[in-house]
Amino acid sequence: MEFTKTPGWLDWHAHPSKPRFQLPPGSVDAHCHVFGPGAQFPFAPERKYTPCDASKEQLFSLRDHLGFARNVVVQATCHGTDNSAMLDALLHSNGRARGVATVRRDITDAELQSMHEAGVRGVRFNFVKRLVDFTPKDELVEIASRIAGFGWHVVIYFEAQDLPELWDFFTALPTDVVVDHMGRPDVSKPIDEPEFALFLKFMREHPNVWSKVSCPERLSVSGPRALDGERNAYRDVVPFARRVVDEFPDRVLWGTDWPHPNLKDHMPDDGLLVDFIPHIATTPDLQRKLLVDNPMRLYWSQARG
Ligand code: 0GY
Repeated sequence: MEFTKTPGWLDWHAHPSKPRFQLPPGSVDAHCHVFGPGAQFPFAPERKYTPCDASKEQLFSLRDHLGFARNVVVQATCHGTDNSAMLDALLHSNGRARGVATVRRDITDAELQSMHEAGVRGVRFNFVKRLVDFTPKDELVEIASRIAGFGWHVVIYFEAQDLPELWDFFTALPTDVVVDHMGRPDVSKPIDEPEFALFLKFMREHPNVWSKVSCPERLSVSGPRALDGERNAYRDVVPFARRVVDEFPDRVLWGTDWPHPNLKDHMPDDGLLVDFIPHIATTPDLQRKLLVDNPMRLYWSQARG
């Protein structure tokens, strides 16, 4: 099937630089996607955007170029609840990829079991209105209780202003809960303003809540320009991400977000994104937790099944 990209859509960076930061051995890119290819894995009819193709082979080649050992492939909304492209990536990864799926209540236990065997360890609940249609909360509660039995977790994606309304729902979830991109703080505001303070409180009061300290390219207002010629782009996001890493070093994850859906102003150089990491995880100990220990515990531990 032929698909036409959403107007203004930028393709992923074809020639990312080599990072200067050397990732610790065994590092995990814990947030990335595959798109299609559309001819093999058609995009969902209900999608809100049509991306360019971004195949598993291209993802694995980026993994090797940047120096990662493993990936966590998160189901993207352009594929709806058809997890085939993501599962195909897991099945061709030689055990080096785990997945996060999107499911509806009509999923059978046999299908969940087969996803588990392929390497799925979580489901994603998306509350970003430009990306998805509304799913009733009772359906999400039902899904959460069923996937809890597999030892999976729930990944939540929302925008900072929606946390108060979603608080009760999130805090009642029976599994580990992983927040995408720090709950999307407005980094043009001071770090101690109420929205980000509420996010920190959410993590502080709920030891089952984790955060991805990812997507500086999405959150940044100052952008990729490195002011002093060094590879230190997205400076305005650093204090926010560093605060989360410093306070919750055992509950943070990092990912490239390749192939960077819905970016229309600039497409990040993934090598530069990796060089963002030592600015937010400032010691070898914090870097090892963020990139190796934490994602391995959440996605590859036998104890979790
Ligand atoms: C991300 C962010 C976005 C998109 C999706 O599944 C998706 O379509 O997650 C976004 O547009 O903010 O994490 O990939």
